[in-house]
Amino acid sequence: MRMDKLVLVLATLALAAGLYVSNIQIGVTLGQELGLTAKYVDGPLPITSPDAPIWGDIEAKEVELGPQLTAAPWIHPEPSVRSLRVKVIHNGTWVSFLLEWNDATKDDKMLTDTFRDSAAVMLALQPGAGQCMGTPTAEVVIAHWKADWQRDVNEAFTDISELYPNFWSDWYPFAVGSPPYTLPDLMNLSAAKEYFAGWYAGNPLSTPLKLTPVETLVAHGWGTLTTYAYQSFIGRGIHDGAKWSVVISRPISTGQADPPWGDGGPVEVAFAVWDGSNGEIGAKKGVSLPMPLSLEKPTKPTAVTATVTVTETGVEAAPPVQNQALIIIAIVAAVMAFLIIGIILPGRKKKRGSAE
Ligand SMILES: [Ca+2]
Repeated sequence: MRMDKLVLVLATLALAAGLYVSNIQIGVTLGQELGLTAKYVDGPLPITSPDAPIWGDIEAKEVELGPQLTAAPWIHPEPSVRSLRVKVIHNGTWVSFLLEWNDATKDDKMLTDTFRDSAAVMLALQPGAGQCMGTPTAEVVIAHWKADWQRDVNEAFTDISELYPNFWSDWYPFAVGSPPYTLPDLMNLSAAKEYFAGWYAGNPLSTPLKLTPVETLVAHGWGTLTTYAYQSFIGRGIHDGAKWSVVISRPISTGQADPPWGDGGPVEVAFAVWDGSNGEIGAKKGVSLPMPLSLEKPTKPTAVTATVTVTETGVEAAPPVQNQALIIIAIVAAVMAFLIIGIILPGRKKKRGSAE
């Protein structure tokens, strides 16, 4: 009897350990070499160019993906994308991720039962937050690139009439023009927008005016994911018929939800990919283990703070503060040098000459 109890206890412990490890592993095989280094680049980054030549000089890290098994709903039997090639570069002011994965189905529309392809980068804001959406005391900031948003940015807002060709509305209150009505141009009057509650309320998911395909979100545990007031990520994705190549970028320091890069990191980072054709949406996705990301030491002085602003007229990346200061210092130094060499020294020589 005592032996039976011992077996039961051991079996329970083994099961608990197994569940714990499976949660920690989140379906990814242990043993893959963890850790990423952002290569330092002396110059502008291809912040929205996944096909820029510079990416060819950067070594890719193969990141293994597995099913998300920590919080329901999870996908069965498994996500279709099991591997992601990641490159990271920085120039002291900006950091850019290039994510590439094989996916022959370009899913860039969202309907009630049709899902988009997408990918996300999660960065921990405090140590220990990198485990699946952070914790109540340690937040994460997330960049979520979405193929349907990319389609909106590339072409035009994908309207209901395109998603549902047989749909017809013969009248909208306060809309300009005549049917078929299109967004946002024919509905841009404030009174007309009231009939689009999400858009009118400023819901970023509802706006037909997509300016970037990347949404910036924050979370501090499962079920807390929400869009962030300060949108700091930008990017672009392209599909070549066989794979997605997506670049996701942000300033290293914005003053808002900045990862603790410190003197080069590391910070915890994790990745996720969704294949719409495989029914992947929300928690049904392929995810990586969290891993440390370090910034390679810059070889030149770099900026302290840069800003990215998403406005009605587009995405603006402001010049870095320290670079502006360096330019001013350089101009002042040049003027001083000109005064000393061109005016003061000759004057003193002349004085000395007249004294002799
Ligand atoms: Ca797909």
